Amino acid sequence: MGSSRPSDEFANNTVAAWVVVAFLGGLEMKLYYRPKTSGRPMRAAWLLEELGADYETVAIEDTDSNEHHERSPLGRVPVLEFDDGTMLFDSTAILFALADRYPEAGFLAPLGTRERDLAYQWSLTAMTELEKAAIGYLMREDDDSHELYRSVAAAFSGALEGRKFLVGDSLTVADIVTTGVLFVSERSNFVSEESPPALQAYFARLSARPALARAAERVESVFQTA
Ligand SMILES: N[C@@H](CCC(=O)N[C@@H](CS)C(=O)NCC(=O)O)C(=O)O
Repeated sequence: MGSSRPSDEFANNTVAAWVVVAFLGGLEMKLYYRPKTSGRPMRAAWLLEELGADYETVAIEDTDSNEHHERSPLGRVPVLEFDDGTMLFDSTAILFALADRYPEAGFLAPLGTRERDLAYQWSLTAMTELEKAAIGYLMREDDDSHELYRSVAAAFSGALEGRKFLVGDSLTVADIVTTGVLFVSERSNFVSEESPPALQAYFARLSARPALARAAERVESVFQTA
């Protein structure tokens, strides 16, 4: 039985490793969305487009199916399937996870920095305060919900004074989450009238980004982006 030389073994192993990588690592990410939903799948697609990532979009008509509940226990979209087959649900979680996988693209500052802290702060405040206030304004006619929207919108507007982006000098995950949430208020005449001019200008500028227009098309968003 002839034994192969170490260099041959190395060559064989290398070929085998490439076959495995090509098979496992070569799979594209998949973004699950439901056509004509509001903007949450669009937020994930927006970052994928900004990154120039390869991904497939998969339309889910029935989010209540057992199959979809395997991906998202609440039967929601978006869900991102990474190229190793693992799934992640929740638009903001997807944005953070993607930005971490492409650190050189700068959509999140490094861990432990002040800018990273602020990205958490504004992203979570957009999801837990601004989104709640904007939807509350749309759903209820009472003064309290209107006042709540005004105060949260003023906090975001104040943070944007003299700046183009919420954190640092370029687009980050915090801007994607916030602009995504602002589609709820800025595409509704009676809420957007309550938004401070600086917030309206910020929304107009960011929602005109070409990557967002491509994202909206890929996930068949109900929102017009420009
Ligand atoms: N916090 C979740 C909320 C996800 C969510 O509510 N998505 C909506 C669409 S925007 C949904 O899946 N609704 C059920 C459906 O469309 O069948 C996130 O940000 O991803």
